[in-house]
Amino acid sequence: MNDRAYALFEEQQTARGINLVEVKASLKALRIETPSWGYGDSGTRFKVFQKAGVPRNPFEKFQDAAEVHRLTGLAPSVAIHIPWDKTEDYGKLRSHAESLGLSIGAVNPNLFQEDEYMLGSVTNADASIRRMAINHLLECVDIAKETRSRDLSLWFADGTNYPGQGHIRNRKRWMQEALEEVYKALNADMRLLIEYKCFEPAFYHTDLADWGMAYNLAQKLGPQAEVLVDTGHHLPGANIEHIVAYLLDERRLGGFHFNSRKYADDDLIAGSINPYELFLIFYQILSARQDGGAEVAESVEHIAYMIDQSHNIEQKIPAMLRSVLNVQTQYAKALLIHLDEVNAAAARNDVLGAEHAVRSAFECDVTPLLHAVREEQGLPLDPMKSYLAGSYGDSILARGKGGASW
Ligand code: PSV
Ligand code: MN
Ligand code: MN
Repeated sequence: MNDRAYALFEEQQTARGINLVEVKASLKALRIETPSWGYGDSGTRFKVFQKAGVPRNPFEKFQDAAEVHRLTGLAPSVAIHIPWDKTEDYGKLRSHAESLGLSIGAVNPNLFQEDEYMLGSVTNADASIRRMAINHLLECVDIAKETRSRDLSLWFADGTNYPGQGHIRNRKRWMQEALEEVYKALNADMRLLIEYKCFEPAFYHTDLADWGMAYNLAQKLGPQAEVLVDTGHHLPGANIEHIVAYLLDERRLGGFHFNSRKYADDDLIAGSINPYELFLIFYQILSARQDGGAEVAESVEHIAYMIDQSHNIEQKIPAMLRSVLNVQTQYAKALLIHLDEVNAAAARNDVLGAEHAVRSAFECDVTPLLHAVREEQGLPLDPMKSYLAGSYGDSILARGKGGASW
């Protein structure tokens, strides 16, 4: 580590009134879940490129995820997707994860791949298809119990392409009915995370199109239902930080699916297109933790930070490393915001002073801080460099091509 660089950083931050002991403790506590589907072959509707070395089954996906965690110390859990990660014995998958120093994170049901779901799953006009979808959700609750996963993470492709195609209010009620049944099956310490998306694959209306619909549903279901904010799922120009602040204050922010997008749900590497947005999301979270009151501060501790990316042209493991490291970098920067200074400026209506207090943290180079934290944790200072210099990437080539899709 470059001691001089850190000494200078420490001097500058101390002069800004930042407590680096607290900053380091927060950084060491950051946990980012990676998705099993981010390690498999994935792509767009145009082409899925097959890459050599891609995992052939859920067990190998966990091996790759363990490499990401070994190098970064950031990613100790992995979300699974059913049936993509279907296995005979989930206890065995759990033991395998644990033997690698990992745990199984959120369980994601898949209600968009069966032919029956073409016109909707839990909102289908056909009651037998709604039943099939609910049964799959209940199966996933059972799996979550077996894998000791806290969260069932729900994303629905349900929607319509044309006016009149579906009865929108009936579909709203069917959605609620389905989730009420699933909610009842949860253990007391489990949560339903409800994701929304403005469009795609349906293009006229989506049954859960925005955070307000997800929030309303969560409210109706009960305290174990919370909203999941996928950063890719908003219309251009949406102020995601505002949504985050609102949900935090209502104690309904269950988690994130981080990714970047330029146009729509592009699933690009988190922090690669608009790192300032990610920084501002963390600003709202840290602000709520500081002055939102005890209950809000407690709910902040339970936010699930997850990556949701399906890499198309990138190498899978380096793409995941880049993603978690980018999230860590923006979190580190947000921890350097002097919140009292921002609040004092806002209170005296000092617009430029408040904006400066936020932006000045973003403009700090946090490399010396991250190196110091990694050194204290016994991690490589530059995890990406270590990965590229190491042998893991070559060792998995023996798996050949044609691994698991998603
Ligand atoms: C589809 O938009 C999607 O990307 C959602 O974000 C889900 O969370 C993910 O797929 C996995 O089902
Ligand atoms: Mn998502
Ligand atoms: Mn998505």
